[in-house]
Amino acid sequence: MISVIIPYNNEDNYLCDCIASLKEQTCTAPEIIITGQKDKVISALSSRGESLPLNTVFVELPEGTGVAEKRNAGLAAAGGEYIFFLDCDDYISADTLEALVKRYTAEQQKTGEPYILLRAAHHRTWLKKQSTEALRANAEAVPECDEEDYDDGNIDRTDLLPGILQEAEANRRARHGAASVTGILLPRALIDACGELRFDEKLRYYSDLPFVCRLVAEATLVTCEEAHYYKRSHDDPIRRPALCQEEAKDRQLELVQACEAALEGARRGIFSDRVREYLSNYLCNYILRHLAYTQHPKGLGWSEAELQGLSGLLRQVSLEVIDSYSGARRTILRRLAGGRFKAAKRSAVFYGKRRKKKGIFGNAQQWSWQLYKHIFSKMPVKKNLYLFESFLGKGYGDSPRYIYEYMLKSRPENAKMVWIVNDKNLVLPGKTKRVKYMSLRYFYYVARTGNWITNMRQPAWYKKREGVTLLQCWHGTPLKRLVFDMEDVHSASPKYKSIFYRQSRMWDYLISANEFSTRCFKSAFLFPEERILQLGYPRNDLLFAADREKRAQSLRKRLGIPADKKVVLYAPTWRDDEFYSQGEYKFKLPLDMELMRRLSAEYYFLLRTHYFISDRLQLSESDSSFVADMSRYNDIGELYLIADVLITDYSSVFFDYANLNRPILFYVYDFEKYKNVLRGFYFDMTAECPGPLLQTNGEVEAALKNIAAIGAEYADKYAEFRKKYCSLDDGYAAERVVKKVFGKGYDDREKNT
Ligand code: C2G
Repeated sequence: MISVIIPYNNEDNYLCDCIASLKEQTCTAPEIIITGQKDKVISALSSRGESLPLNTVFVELPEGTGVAEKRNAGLAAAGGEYIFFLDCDDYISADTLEALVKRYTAEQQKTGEPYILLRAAHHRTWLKKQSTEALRANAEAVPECDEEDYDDGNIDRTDLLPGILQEAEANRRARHGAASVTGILLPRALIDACGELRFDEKLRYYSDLPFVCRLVAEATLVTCEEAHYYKRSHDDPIRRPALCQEEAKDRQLELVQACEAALEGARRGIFSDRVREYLSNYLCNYILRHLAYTQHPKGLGWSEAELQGLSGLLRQVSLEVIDSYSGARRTILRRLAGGRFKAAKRSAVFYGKRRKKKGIFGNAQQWSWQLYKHIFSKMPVKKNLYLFESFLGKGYGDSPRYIYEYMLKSRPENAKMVWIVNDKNLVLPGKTKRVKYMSLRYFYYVARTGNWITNMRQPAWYKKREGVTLLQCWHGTPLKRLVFDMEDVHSASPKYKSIFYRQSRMWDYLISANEFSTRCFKSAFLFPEERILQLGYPRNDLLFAADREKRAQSLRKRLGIPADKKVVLYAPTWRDDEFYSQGEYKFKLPLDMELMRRLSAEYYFLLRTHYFISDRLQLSESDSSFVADMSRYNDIGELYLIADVLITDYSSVFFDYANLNRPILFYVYDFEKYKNVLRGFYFDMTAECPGPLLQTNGEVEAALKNIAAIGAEYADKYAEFRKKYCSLDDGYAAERVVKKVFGKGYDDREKNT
């Protein structure tokens, strides 16, 4: 029988998947030992609709007990012939335990050794448990990795541009070794033969290391590719750091202590050379990673005691491993081993600079960034400069546009305005400089501006300077869960939560359109309420403008929409898991062209993809009589003005459009997946949405044919919806925001008109 030992540690979010994966095992039911607090485990499971497997044994331990102590308690209680450690935030595939047991005997016969250590293939994943097939397709396979390789909670990424970042990432991955005890089928008799081996309870972070090394000194470690262990990466190092993400001053000293204990223990084993070689690789990689590859501030700041410890260890392990490195890396390691610490750090800095330089010459953006960092950021901040940006320069629109237009009328004499827009042909009102997103001038203005009005996060490398006001307008009332309210991040950038947290600390103000958004922003962004401006959306001022009819007529004319046709605007959002790379998302039109053609006597269709979508819609010449691609159009607000019906899915567009009181259809063909896997929602769409949720093209067609009836059917719900989400929008939001943020000088609304 196998005893599975799970040390429980408040990972309630992840625990369900761990337990569910054990219940699914295809082998005879294993004994499950959970060490920690029983009541907490039970309530965590029951609140998520999960229950314990029948054969579970609890070992009650107080909160705060270390993982070593928890595992030891599990060992004392375990009755199985094999031990398998599973962390409460990880999970295994359904056939893992069966595959390990089957393979065990075969390996024993092959090697002729009395014991084998059989390790499941390890995968790092950001995803919650799905079907076994989906897991295999999605999870990133990193067969030989250890906790430390993913220690990025400690790495300061603010200085890293994408190119350098990828390099650092690649370096961290190119490791090998198995310092973790999780996912290995351990014969109990071997543990007992090693003098009833236990975890060293004095160690907080590295108690696995001596334990595993002692066993590796006695038995061969083999990877079983048919068994799969999924290590969940914690995407919330701010509120729920994994052990490897915890900040700790004494980490290095503990590592030295653990390595020494590992070497000492391994000396008693028959394969002690293997352990020495393994530890050599582990240490060299660890040192280079912290000191050279990432120019880790902590690496360069290692204390004398830490350096002494690491140096002593390097001398004990295999020097051939050091010599297998070439150039500067060998020099760093040799100098450290020889006790020449200052010289070692010098060569680490030299090595780091050389690598960064390679990046600079390869990429214009990195040049600009160097100038930003070393020159522009040293020039004084221009207090009277106002920088406007909407959707990464992809348009002149959204709230920054309406704030700008209000300020144009009322700004103080000396105020200078700059807009970030990529389209050279765009004509802006006012004498305003235009700058392309991520151009050299962008870096210049970002560094020098005293006021930044934007609707998305600022770039990761941006460092806010003293005296700068950053007004975050944001871009929608949230239906789909955001940042810290998302259980899993499935997008192209899984470090999203920690990066988001750092960036949002720089916002002086955040605009919210309604009380509901304020509540969401507080929990989703962990943002302080006193800096949230619940004043309505400046972008919706347009929908109340006195000349809105005139504007709508002229836009219809410009687009050549026949006067007798009603306009349908189809504006879906993006899908987190369908991407080419960061910010480059895929899109396949889910609305049938034939449907649009069939309805073309009555309707003209405007298709509008989300600004993240890089795929272009393929429309032919003949389609232009009933459909137009408006994805690159500056401001969706103007499209709302001419749209008689809106079709969307989970995009925030309907909160704004509802101000117009016109029909809305929700084409949610992937509702279950979006709700349960990708994002989850802040409210029940079925109960609150001011229009029908439609799953198929047929249902959309029927609804469009019947649009008047739908309007009547949803009238009450619509009114309720508007009361809750639209009541602050009245055409004066920009004015309220400007007065609140920039104060005096903007009091006279029509000053210059
Ligand atoms: N948008 C657009 N065209 C689309 C979709 C969105 O112009 N087809 C614009 C709208 O102004 C919309 C904004 O982008 O309000 C945000 O888009 P969402 O689809 O809501 O998605 P996202 O960018 O992920 O914003 O709290 C904000 C949202 O919940 C998240």
